[in-house]
Amino acid sequence: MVKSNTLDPFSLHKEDVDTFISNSDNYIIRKGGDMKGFFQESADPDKLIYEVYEIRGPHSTDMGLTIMKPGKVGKEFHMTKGHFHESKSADEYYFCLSGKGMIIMQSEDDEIRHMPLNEGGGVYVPSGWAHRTINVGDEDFILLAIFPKDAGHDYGAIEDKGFRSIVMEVDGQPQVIDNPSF
Ligand code: S6P
Ligand code: ZN
Repeated sequence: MVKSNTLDPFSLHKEDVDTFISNSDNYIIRKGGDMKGFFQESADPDKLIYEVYEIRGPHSTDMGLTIMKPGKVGKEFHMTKGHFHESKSADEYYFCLSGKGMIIMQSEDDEIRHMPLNEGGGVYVPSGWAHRTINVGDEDFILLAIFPKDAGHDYGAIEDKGFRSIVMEVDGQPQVIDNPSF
């Protein structure tokens, strides 16, 4: 929907996801076939990895709701592609509405950070840091992201070289390990 200059107040808990979806302006779906080269192994092209619903805010920010399926490609947990923002000044706030996951951030100098992102928690992503979220649980991982309208997505660098760290199942547990392909 094209916004006038306001949005009605709305609540956003995991129970309200359908309301967000019904008000969304844009929908992105990523299956295994859309993520060639992002996982260490190739994913089943028809396997649903995640969906993103976006609401264009009427003023300075937009919102994205990511719903990521549980699962792995080989031993690597389901994750987003990950991106830098096109705008060098665009930072972002992430909140986890449901599930159990992680976020990995990487600066332009390849400094790496990883943090848990679980239901009720949030993370600040500074400008200039690429970011990828990972579902390490056994249920949907649902995230709300709030970002400036001019943020944009720059997938190129991540597509080319990836993140320094990846999240794999090791001895039955999620572990952050060095990316052998980096
Ligand atoms: C946008 C924000 C999220 C992601 C979404 C999918 O700045 O970070 O809405 O777009 O989680 O991730 P990706 O890496 O495929 O865009
Ligand atoms: Zn982002």
